[in-house]
Parts: sequence; C-alpha cells; structure tokens
Amino acid sequence: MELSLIGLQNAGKTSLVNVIATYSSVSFFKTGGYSEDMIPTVGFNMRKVTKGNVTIKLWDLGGQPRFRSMWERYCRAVSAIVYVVDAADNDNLSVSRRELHDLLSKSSLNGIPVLVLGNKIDKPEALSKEDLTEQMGLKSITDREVCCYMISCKNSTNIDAVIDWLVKHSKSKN
Ligand SMILES: Nc1nc2c(ncn2[C@@H]2O[C@H](COP(=O)(O)OP(=O)(O)OP(=O)(O)O)[C@@H](O)[C@H]2O)c(=O)[nH]1
Ligand SMILES: [Mg+2]
Repeated sequence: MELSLIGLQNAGKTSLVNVIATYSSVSFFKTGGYSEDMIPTVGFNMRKVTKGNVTIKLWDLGGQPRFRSMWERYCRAVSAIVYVVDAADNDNLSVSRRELHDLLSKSSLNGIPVLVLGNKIDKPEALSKEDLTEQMGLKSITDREVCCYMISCKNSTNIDAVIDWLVKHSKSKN
C-alpha cells in the first residue's frame, strides 16, 4: 500500500516514520527510532516499512510553506492520507486546519480516507482529542472516512493503534 504523510513543518512526520519503522509491540524493543535531533525534510522522502505481511510505501513530505503545493500530487495515488498535527502548538493550529481542509477540497483526492494524528501528547500543553477534533474542524469532513488518534512519537504512545489502522486500510484496498 502507499501512504502520504502530510502536516506542517515540525509536526513530527519524519519522527513518526522512524518510530513506525522500528516499533515493536514487545516493550523491550521499543527503544530507538525517535530522536530530538531532526532535520527538516526538504521536498520528500520515500520509506518502505514492512509490518506483518504488509509492506507500506510511505511518502514523507516536507511541511514548510514552500513544499505544501506538492502535497496534492503525492496524495493522488495513495490508499490513505496521514495528517500529523503538533497538538502542543496552539499558535499553528488554525494554519494546520486550513491546510488540511484545502487539501481535502481537491477533487483528485475525493474519498481518500484520512487519519489525523495529534502528536506530542507527552507535552503538558497538548490538547485533548476533543479539543483537537473541534479546532481542526474534523466533524465537518463528511465525504470520507476520518479517524483521529492522539500520539507521542517520543514515548511511542498509541503507535500500535496507528499501525493497526494502516494495516487495516491496506487490506480493504487490495
Ligand atoms: N515532545 C515531542 N517532540 C516531538 C515528538 N515528535 C516529534 N518531536 C520533535 O519535533 C521536531 C520536529 O520533528 P520532525 O519529525 O522533523 O517534523 P516534520 O513534521 O517531519 O517536519 P518537516 O520535515 O519540516 O515537515 C523534532 O525536534 C522532534 O524531536 C513527540 O511526540 N514529542
Ligand atoms: Mg520531516
């Protein structure tokens, strides 16, 4: 399956790819993958990750304003769009909301399921799921499947739920 990872710069998209790639449900192996020391993605990166018998091709897009115009192109052929939000960055939530709704308004992306991830819930100022759902206007998206999880790449919180969702959506497509 193919997936695109979208979201503003600094949201944690590349961190999520690293964590998914190294994630193991056996807690002993849950180290590695996450780093504080990240370089902003320039353009995009492609990573292949295998979970069980599913291989996922992940397009990890740069979130800086100059890269946002290419998001749509990388979302056209995917089974699902993963939209990452920094749930602790209140200042940029309205921009994140606008970019998400802009992207989903493109007719080329009609019906593609969206997984919205509120990241960085390890930070005390992070929003609750209810507040994030509200502030991102997720209830107004009615033309496709939308799911929302709150995660922390840093602490590997809810990464198993994310992987389950991805694997489930790869099967329904094939
Ligand atoms: N506290 C905390 N910090 C995180 C978490 N996930 C990512 N970060 C930090 O957020 C910063 C940005 O992470 P990236 O993964 O590079 O963000 P990105 O969305 O790929 O950014 P672009 O490539 O510029 O679009 C890094 O310093 C990460 O260490 C998290 O769950 N908790
Ligand atoms: Mg990145």
